[in-house]
Amino acid sequence: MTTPETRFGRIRPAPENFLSQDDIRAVAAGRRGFLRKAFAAAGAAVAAPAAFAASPKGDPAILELPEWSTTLGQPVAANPYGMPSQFERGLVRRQSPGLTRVPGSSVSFTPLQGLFGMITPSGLHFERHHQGWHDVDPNRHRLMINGLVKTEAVYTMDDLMRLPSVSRIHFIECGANTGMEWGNVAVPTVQYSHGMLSCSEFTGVPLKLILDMCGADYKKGRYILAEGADGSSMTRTIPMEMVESGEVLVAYGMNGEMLRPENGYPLRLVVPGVQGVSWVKWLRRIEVGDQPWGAKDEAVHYIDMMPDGVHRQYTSIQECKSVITSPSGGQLLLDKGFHNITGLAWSGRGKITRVDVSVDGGINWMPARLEGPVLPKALTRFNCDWVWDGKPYILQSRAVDETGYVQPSYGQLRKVRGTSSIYHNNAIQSWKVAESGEVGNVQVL
Ligand SMILES: Nc1nc2c(c(=O)[nH]1)N[C@H]1C(S)=C(S)[C@@H](COP(=O)(O)O)O[C@H]1N2
Ligand SMILES: [Mo]
Repeated sequence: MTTPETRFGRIRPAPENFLSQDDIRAVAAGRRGFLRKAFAAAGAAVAAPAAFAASPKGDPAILELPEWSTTLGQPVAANPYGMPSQFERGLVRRQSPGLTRVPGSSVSFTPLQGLFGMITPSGLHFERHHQGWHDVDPNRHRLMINGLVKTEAVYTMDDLMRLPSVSRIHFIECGANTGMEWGNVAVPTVQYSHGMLSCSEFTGVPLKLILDMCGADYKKGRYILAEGADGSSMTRTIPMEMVESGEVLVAYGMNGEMLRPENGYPLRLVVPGVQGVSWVKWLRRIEVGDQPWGAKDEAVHYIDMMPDGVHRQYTSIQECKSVITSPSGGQLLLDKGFHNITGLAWSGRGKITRVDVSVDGGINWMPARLEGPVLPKALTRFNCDWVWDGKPYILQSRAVDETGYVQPSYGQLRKVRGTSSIYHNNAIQSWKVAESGEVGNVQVL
């Protein structure tokens, strides 16, 4: 399977990209036998994946000794901070030309199609900056606590790093992830459709501990405001229950080292399950207050137009969602036979309990294997065996979380939310596999 770089922004016209359940049934009816066979094969335990291994006879890669077996290798890596293999240089964050109009307001997307497991390597963690990023000097950075507290305080990084710390694995998803797909199929690859999503181990101090030290008034102070030190005046209201649960962290660590500058070095808020915008980077101030602030990023942005023309506000939780990351848009199945269908599932409300996979556009479903660890508010990797017989198929995944919530289809989501939203699109993603092996983005209502 290859992952060619695909040009962004080609909007394919409807209706070819809209398929109703009836359309799919009609296609399925035409080749019911094939579908049944494919399912039977997929259900059977490991359907002979060894069949496509090359024979050692006549393969030059085996018969001729390569230079790495016959010459002296390099001493320890020249770059003291290790880098990926030169052969992996295609696996990078990518920007979508035309998405944001000024360099300061920028986005780069995580290459989900090429990742394994649940952790996003720090150098591939997506970025979203409302006013650019700086490499903030930790010696000059401060965190102020004010508002409804007994003792207002200002902490240095040294102060914060002396406090008891915890490490937790969580996903972060921009509320606008998959936002371009509301009206129609808009982007070619999973990197652009779902790549404002990453999952890391974060290390820091529970905000509750710091507020306790400052004598926060938990009776009156039912909200906090988090403020960043960048030019975007990023301020977000967070309900105090989330802080009291102990989940909200004032974090300095990511995947075992300090945060990367573009992800908020030296300090960011971690708000598990909540949309990315509330994970304030370069965190410089927490205020305790008795009501939501209605800041610009909660009054004008991060609101969703509902079908009745009214905007809904303060929608923070990222609902249960999943996506097949391979095979996915822009990839090519090189041959018929066994393929591992793999993907990610997550929920802002807790653990993933189940993921089902369909290869016929949602008519039949088979359970995928959830790979451990399955953690609350973290990405969960799933895998599913599939034998491709060279016919066209439509691949989908559907996740269920521990609250029993089932990821909706586009039809179900649009019925409630219409098509004028930007944020919180958690609909089931469909990838169409063509007879040529090419995989493309389609929408199934
Ligand atoms: N101070 C500050 N915090 C911020 C932002 C910002 O522009 N400035 N962007 C927010 C948005 S919209 C998202 S989705 C996440 C992205 O985090 P990342 O860049 O580490 O992926 O940070 C959030 N925190
Ligand atoms: Mo975002």
